[in-house]
Amino acid sequence: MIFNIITIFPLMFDRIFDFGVISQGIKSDKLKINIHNLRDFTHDKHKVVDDRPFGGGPGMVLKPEPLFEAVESIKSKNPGSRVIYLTPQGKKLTQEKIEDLSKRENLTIICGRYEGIDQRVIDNLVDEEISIGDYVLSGGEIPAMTIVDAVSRLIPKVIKNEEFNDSESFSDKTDRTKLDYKVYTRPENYKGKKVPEILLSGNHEEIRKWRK
Ligand code: 4H7
Repeated sequence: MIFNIITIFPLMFDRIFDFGVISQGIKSDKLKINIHNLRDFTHDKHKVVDDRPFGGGPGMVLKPEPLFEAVESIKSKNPGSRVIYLTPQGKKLTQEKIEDLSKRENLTIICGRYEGIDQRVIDNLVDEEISIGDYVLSGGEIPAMTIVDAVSRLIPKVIKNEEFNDSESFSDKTDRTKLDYKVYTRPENYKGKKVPEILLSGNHEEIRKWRK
C-alpha cells in the first residue's frame, strides 16, 4: 500500500510512523508513506498556498493551483490513486470503510487547513470526503494519520499472524462479541486488586464464555 499525503505541515509526520506495526510495514516494503509539502507546488517567491475567500468572511482558503499541481504530480507517478479529503462534513469513518480502503493499492490524502480548500479541487480531484468523527480539529493531519494507522494494520503481513486478532471486526455494530475483552497480566494480586478467578482456572471453555 502506498499513501501520499499532501500537507502544509510535513514536519508533523516526522516521527509518527516510526513506531510499532507501521514502521515494521515500512521496513518490510509492505507500506510506503510519501509526505508532500504543498508549498513545493507553488511558483512564487513566498510560496503562498492560501488566499481570502470570495464573498468575504473570516479566515483563509487553500488556493487551487498548488493543490491541482500536487495531485496531478502524485497521479502521474501513482495512476489511479484514490483521493481522499478529510473534513468535518465528510462521510463518517467506520471500520467497514477502513476495510474497503485497505483493498486499494494507492491512496492520496489531502490535509485541509484554515477554512478548507477551494471547492474546485473537491469537485474535480477528490474521490471521497471523509470525517473521522463528529468533532472539529485545526487541520486534517491527525485524521490523515488515523487513516494511515487503521488501514495499514489491515494490510496482509504488516501485522504478523500471531499479533493479528482475526476475530476482530467492528463492522456489525450489534455484534459486540468481536470487540476486545478485558485483559489481565501478572501479578495475580496487585496491592489487593485481584485478577478474576476464572482466568486462572485453566478451564478454556469457561474462559471463552466469560470473555464473550
Ligand atoms: C477541511 C476543511 C477533519 C479540513 C476544514 C478535519 C475535523 C475533521 C479542516 C477544516 C478537520 C474530522 C479547518 C474546519 C479549521 C474547522 C476550525 C481541518 N476537523 N477545518 N476549522 N472530523 N479540520 O475528520
